Amino acid sequence: MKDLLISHVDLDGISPNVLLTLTGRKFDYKNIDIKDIDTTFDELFTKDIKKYENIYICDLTLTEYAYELMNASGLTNIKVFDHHKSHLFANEYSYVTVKVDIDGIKTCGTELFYLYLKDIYKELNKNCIKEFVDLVRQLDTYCFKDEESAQNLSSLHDLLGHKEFVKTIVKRLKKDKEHFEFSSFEKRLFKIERNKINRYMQNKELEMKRYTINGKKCGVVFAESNKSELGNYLSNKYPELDLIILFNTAQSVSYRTTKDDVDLNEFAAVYGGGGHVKASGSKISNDIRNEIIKLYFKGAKEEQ
Ligand SMILES: [Mn+2]
Repeated sequence: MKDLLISHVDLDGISPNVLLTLTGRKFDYKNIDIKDIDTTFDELFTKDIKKYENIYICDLTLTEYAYELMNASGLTNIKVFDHHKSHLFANEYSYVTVKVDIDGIKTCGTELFYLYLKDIYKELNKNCIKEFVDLVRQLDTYCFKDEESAQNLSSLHDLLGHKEFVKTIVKRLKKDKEHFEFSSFEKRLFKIERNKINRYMQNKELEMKRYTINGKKCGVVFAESNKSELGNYLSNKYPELDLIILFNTAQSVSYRTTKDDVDLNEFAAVYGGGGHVKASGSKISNDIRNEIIKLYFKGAKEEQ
């Protein structure tokens, strides 16, 4: 029997695919956005959820609806691993592990999944795998020990895309190398990519608008990539702002701050979202997208 992995779409969501591949288990996977949780669960629980030996869910703040389905299914082979504060409520279920930090250090979905898997699959107890997991953790929590390597891992993911990234990392981690390393060719690519990102951040900085929203001073930019890096860059550079809002009309709204006295989990909750204290997000509904189209193209009528 196969396993099933349901996980998020970012690097912390993709890296569990790497870990499960390394165990040698056969598995199906779904890397999904927060907004697709209910439809994904609906489909799975009306169809083939029973064909799996283990079901792992990582880095996703699940909805109450998802918990209703899981609890009603009577399945005992589900395990949930997540690190979002807004998901702590789910720890009341025995199959759920939601931790925001471990011994005072912020953790991530990949690390929690790793800590579980490595006790079952001893082959995962290798230093290079630990180093890889820690780079993912640094990047996802923005608590850096080695920022350059962590950013390089993110660049590699951007350059390769999900599938190739998983393949490449699995191959590298299978080798008996003590450390997780990048090739010299990759390092050259990273330099080029870094220059590109710096130009992108400078352009976004010029486009930033200032608003007071909900009593907070906000810098607002339309941004489609490198959201954490851009948000932190702007938040550090403009300390008079409480937070940075990154608006990606096609996807969602992200909130970032480097300030200790601002709670973005709370701020995002006002707009139906959530996440962490310093990084959170909320959805953009299709209705809002329709409004934007109608605002721009005055008199536009939607065809059914
Ligand atoms: Mn995460």
